[in-house]
Amino acid sequence: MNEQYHGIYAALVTPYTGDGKVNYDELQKLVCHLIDQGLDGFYVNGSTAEAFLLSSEEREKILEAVTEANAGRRKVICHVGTISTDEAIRYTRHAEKAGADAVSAISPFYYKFSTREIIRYYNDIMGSTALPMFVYNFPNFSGFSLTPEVLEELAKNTNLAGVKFTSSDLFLLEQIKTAHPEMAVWNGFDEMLASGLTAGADGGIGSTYNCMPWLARKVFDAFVAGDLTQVQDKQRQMNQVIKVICAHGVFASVKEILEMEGFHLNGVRRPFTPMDEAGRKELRQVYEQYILPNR
Ligand code: MN9
Repeated sequence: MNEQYHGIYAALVTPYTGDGKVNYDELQKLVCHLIDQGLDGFYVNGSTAEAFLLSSEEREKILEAVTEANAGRRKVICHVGTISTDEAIRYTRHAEKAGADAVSAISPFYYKFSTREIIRYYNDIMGSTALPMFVYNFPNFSGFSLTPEVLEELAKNTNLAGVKFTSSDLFLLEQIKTAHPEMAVWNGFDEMLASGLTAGADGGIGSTYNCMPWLARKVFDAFVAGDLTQVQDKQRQMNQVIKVICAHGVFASVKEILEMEGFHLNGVRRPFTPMDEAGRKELRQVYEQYILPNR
């Protein structure tokens, strides 16, 4: 397991005010809460933060709010990915100034960029900073699937720290970790945390850890302790919640559960749909059945 980068990181959600602005105070409250509940770090401005629905000013202020609240207590990885290299570099330089420990980037999307262009994008980002960088591999959303060859190419740059691996190709995850034991590989699908750890992941970065840090903590700690029965049992309970979360929109659902915990997030940005009554009811049920008993 990677010494510096391991454990359970929350891909932070973005709280809003009643009139749809980012609620930085509530975000700072969430950061402090998750530290108190035992999380190991944060992934800022990722998919879960609705990053591509945020302005660049909001993305920067969100990172500043997180590093301020965190005050060096946990690791902070800032997602700087976007479709434009110049913009990604601006976010990277800002992340360095704002005190992030590392950056991470999704591959450029929408246009069918060639592998060469994608490699160049990552090298340009890594060339603009002294911070370690994690490639964000999320083929379902980005349309680009990381290959061992591309990773070899990127690994020539010593700023490459590893991969955030949001894919169910756990054979590839295992191959990456075997080829590069020095890198940190993050499991990205929370419903596969136990499987990802078994395949060699150093930890998990996920959206559902915002609202059930306890269950993720138990899966990870049981894995480290070698208690397979407990790993499976806690993952099964987590997945009963994730099934409902996925059925009603991941980000709106995670936020709805956080409302049950006393946070005020004011839903998701359009075009994401707000939570409806049926979803609220089902989420309440799994919250009471699986999350509360594991607090
Ligand atoms: O960062 C997250 N992916 C997205 C990883 O937000 C798109 C995961 O945590 C998933 O939300 C989760 C549910 O499928 O595994």
